[in-house]
Amino acid sequence: PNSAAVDFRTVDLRGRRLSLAELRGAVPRARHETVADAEQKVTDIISAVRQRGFAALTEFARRFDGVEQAHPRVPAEALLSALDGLDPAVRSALEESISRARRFADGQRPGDVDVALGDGAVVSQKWVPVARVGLYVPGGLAVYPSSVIMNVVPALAAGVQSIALASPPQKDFSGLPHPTILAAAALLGIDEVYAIGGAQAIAAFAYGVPGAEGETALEPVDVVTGPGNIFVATAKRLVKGVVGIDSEAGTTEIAILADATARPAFVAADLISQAEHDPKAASVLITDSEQLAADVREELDVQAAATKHSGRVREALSGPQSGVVLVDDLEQGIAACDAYAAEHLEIMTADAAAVAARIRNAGAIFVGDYSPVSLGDYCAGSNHVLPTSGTAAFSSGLNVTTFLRAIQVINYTESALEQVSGHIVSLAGAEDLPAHGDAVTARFRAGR
Ligand code: HSO
Ligand code: ZN
Repeated sequence: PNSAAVDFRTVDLRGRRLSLAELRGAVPRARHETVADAEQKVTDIISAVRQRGFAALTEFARRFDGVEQAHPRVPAEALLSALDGLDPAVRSALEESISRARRFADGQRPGDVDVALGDGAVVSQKWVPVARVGLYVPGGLAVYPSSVIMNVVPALAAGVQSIALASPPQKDFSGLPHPTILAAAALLGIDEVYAIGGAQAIAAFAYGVPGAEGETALEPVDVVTGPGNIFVATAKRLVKGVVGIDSEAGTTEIAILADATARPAFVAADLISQAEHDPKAASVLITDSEQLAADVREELDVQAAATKHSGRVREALSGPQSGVVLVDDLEQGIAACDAYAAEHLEIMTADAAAVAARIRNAGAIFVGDYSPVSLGDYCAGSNHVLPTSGTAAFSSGLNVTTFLRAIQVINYTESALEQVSGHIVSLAGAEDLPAHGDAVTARFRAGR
């Protein structure tokens, strides 16, 4: 039947010389109406949580998740029994994923610096973890125990002392988050877990929720991280400034830069793998080979028909946010990749590592035929919470520094200050701020 075909659109950039702005407009991407729409809804949710606290959360659990909830805090016994009930194969996979993520996160920790800028003039920089973080793990069309690892491991590696986790309540699990999520939290030693979904979880973390009589409060956090749908991403944007956030990790995207040497079956499988997340997921192929584009289309039809979630896969692949971008050559292909700034970018070209080295904008880059996005989603050691919607042009995926602040420490001796005191007085005068200069000269006046 006709509905079975994937309608993977073509954007032909060949022979066109486009400015960066034109290129950005030309690559497939979701329209922005949805964002404005989400903003109004999320604003309302945030004010409800601020005004009515746990009562609002209970209401949202009923309305959005269809569950009756006395209190969103997950009891300790539920975490332990989830760990007990965990499938051994899944447990060992989670353990391997944790171990690789830990080793990579530990390697990321930046070093402190100490610089002597003169005799007795020392400036240092120390990295200090924030005190408390709130980590969001989405529910929705799939459950993501892997996202528990991706959030928690860098926070632990950074040295964060207080970690709270939220994930949507599930109707099928008596209003608790999915047991695999609870088990992953327990494996990582996290015991403060809440069954709260979407934008309301972000609001609760940012502003805290006061406890009624005999009830423990949910204390506000310093940083909120985690992936999510458009509502979660919007909520994070709206609370930014009240708390720190990681990048805007919204609906997932994959772009693949491929030439005639790429394997169509691999390319199609990877495009489908991320389309599986959401009907709004974006799968984009950028290639200079018309033959490859045709072969990938054929593969998409075959593979999309055979895959379990073919409905949403086809919808994602057929949406305006997905398609093939035809380019003249690798140069234009790289320019298109940088303009798109994909959350995930796979390079499947001859000499893939050299091509990858030239990419400037991407959340994460997957090099060659044997580094698919699925590897990064679960077990590479890298993080899968990455900037979407082009925000990779200015932001980074979740990493240890997301939870650290660089504090500069200034320590000058008397003679070191005296050496630059004249300069301070001059600049203070130039800015018409003489008291700034006086604060220095006061120290050197006779009889001080
Ligand atoms: N690809 C998603 C992460 C994920 N995949 C979780 C499977 N589970 C966003 O990077
Ligand atoms: Zn994925």
